[in-house]
Amino acid sequence: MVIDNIDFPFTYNQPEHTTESLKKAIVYKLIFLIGRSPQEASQRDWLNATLYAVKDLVTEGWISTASQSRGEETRRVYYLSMEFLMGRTLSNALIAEGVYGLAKDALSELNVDLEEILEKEVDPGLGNGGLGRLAACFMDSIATLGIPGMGYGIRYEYGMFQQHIEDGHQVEKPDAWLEKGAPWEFMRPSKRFNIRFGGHIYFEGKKCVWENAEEITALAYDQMIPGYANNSAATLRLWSAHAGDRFNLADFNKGDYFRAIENRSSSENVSRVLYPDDSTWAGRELRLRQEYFLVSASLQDIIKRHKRTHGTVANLADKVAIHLNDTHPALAIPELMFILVDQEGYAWQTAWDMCRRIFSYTCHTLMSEALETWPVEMMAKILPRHLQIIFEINDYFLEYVRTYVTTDAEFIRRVSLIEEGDFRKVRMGWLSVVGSHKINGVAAIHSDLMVTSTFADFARIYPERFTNVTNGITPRRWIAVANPDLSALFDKYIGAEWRRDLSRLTELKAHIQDPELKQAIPQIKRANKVRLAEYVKKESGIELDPNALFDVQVKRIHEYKRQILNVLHIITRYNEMIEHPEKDWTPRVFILAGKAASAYYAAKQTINLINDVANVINNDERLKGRLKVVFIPNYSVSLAQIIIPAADISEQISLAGTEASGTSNMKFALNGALTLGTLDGANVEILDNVGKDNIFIFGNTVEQVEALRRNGYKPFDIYQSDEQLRTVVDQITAGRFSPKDPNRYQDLLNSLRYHDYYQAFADYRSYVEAQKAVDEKYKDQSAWVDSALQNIVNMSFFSSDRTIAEYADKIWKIEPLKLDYNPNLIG
Ligand code: GPU
Repeated sequence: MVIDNIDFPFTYNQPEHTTESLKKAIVYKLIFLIGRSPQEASQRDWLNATLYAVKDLVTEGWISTASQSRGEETRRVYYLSMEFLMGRTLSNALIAEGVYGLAKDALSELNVDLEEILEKEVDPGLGNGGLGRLAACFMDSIATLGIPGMGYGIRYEYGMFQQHIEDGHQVEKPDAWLEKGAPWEFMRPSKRFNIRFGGHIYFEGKKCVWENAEEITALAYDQMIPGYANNSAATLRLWSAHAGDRFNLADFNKGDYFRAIENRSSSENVSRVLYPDDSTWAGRELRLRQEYFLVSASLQDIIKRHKRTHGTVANLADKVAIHLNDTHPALAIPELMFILVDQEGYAWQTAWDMCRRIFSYTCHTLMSEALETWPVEMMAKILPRHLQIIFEINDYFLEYVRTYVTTDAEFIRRVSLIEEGDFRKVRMGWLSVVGSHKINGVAAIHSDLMVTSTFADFARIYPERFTNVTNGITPRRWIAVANPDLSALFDKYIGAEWRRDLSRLTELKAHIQDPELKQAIPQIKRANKVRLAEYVKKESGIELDPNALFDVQVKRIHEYKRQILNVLHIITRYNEMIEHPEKDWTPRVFILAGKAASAYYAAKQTINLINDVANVINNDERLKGRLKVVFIPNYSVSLAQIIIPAADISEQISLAGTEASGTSNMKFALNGALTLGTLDGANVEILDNVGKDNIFIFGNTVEQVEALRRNGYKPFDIYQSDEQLRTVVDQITAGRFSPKDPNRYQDLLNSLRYHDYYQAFADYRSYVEAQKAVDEKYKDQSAWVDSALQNIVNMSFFSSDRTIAEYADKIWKIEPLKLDYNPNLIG
């Protein structure tokens, strides 16, 4: 042990923690760190005291892992991402450290309820959705598997906005998450780097000089990501922008001290706020600055660390892998060239070979509107040297293509890193491919489509670079934290190992006919539904019947995800129930949640429509409570932890070919929900794993979608020929759900009737039929439970531990550290 010769007031480094030692540690933190007596402490004070005490437990293992990986001079991976959606830390850390039960007891002796204070913790929203949450699951797996490496991101002062629903509309409120304090982080005042923007460049012989740039400081804040029961932790380093003392040197030099200080805050805008846009790209200058800020700070840090250990950068490519989470950090490629060529004096070719060995890149979408292309003019203004490096990379690349692939001018135009036209643009996706040795998609179907669509030309140039690594989720947060009852059931049948080896779930197959197990599954589901119903009742006053089928769609609101298709079916069902009240309707609760990008009109309209429809349906007494619709505001990681375990049906209804993977689909299935989905993203692999009898698949395939597009898709014809659909659309048009504002949805409906880009009408009939099959199956509870169990036991593949092991093996070429797994640490 690294710190065992130091005498702590409470010996953390003892083999066994006790209720007593933890209690002492918490009270000690409360008094000496927070400055409160137990008598006057608030719930938040107790939360923070507990957080600090647990932080100490994690820190010890963290420090020893760090020294182990340094000592071994191991190869390391750096995961660069503009988003990390980590979720709350305390419950996860308690479970990782095996002290959940102890903490509960210790606090209860202090008259504090652990579960109550857990709910008080802020949930930092430093990400938009799937991409950011994936990065968080990956950090958890990196820590648990003991992969030497760390994450780099931005410490946004304002995370994802808080969503309020006012009169059915989304209203955005700032998320000032730091104002309640951030007890989990370590500020690193000594880890600071200058970041330069703007200025101009000139050449002295071959050497490029970049001068008169505006400078700001990137300051590091570290977070520990505890590994599960391995007395180890990974690091997530987030950068915060500070004006520093070199800022506005020009003003200082002019003697204008006061003005220079006055203007500090605008330069700190770089890390002010997360762009709340998911999958659409806006091209804003501040965003370009953010991306460069992340990249420059992280690369300087990586190089500095490497030099400290190795004394040279000559072996950088042997020891360092840098992973680009989508193209957002792609400037890392020209930045590394800048460092190696301009600062370290390497020849271009040597530097470029190193670059390509170091970088790998994950593509998370096929949608053209998400592809980043920065105006050349903007980049020239902010990053003059980097733009020039990109031009040079492009010259070498196009020369290679002409020599080894083709001289076809059209092909060359398409693959050029610079898009020509009235406004020239830098294509960040192309840059990422050219600068990386591996490029992966995030689900099998997505990776296949990637090489036949977006990157088809590049797959011809570099076929060996493209690969697939299907996404995964961490079973720690998504079962152990979110679904304690299901965890206890797993423990009873297969022991606790599934938490770090999800393939153990297959052992549950031997028990699948066990009547006790079959009884426990719906009991656990029901308890989770009660928990959710209580939350909904408390937050919005709506009563949900836990005996109803809970049908859930939670994710960002986006046209391609087709929440609108869900709404069309809900209204269809409503109409049928009103028409045939005597039928044996399976009671249903439709639950939706998700944020719309603040400038995304159609998505905001969709939220409004869901709330309008909910309002009419929930107040229609003819339904006798057999149909309810709720939109739960402010979807977040912590809300997902309550909603997902309560679902019977998981709606994964994107148009085939549009959702790269999806990851909530995996969380739902692992928690025993049946998927109702299209053949899109990871749904395809879920189908392969659970079998066709345990999933509801509907809708057109990618091939059919493409054929429709090619042959001229006419949604209006479907609208005219399908009576139920026509009725629903006409009802919305006539203001049935918005009587005070009957024209509210004209734009939405016109766009559906005449364009329907995401082909909701084309899949409508098949979706409605699939929903009927859902009703039928739910009537046979025994068959339903069998299917739920088949989902659970067949989810092994979707652990992010498997995903990270694949990255480490195939892409990063990194061996895990040898850590002592401690089987006693199970809490
Ligand atoms: N995704 Br690109 C995001 O959440 N944000 C983005 O900016 C981009 C992709 C999502 C995909 O939509 C989703 O299908 C995928 O599961 C997730 O990334 C993680 O790979």
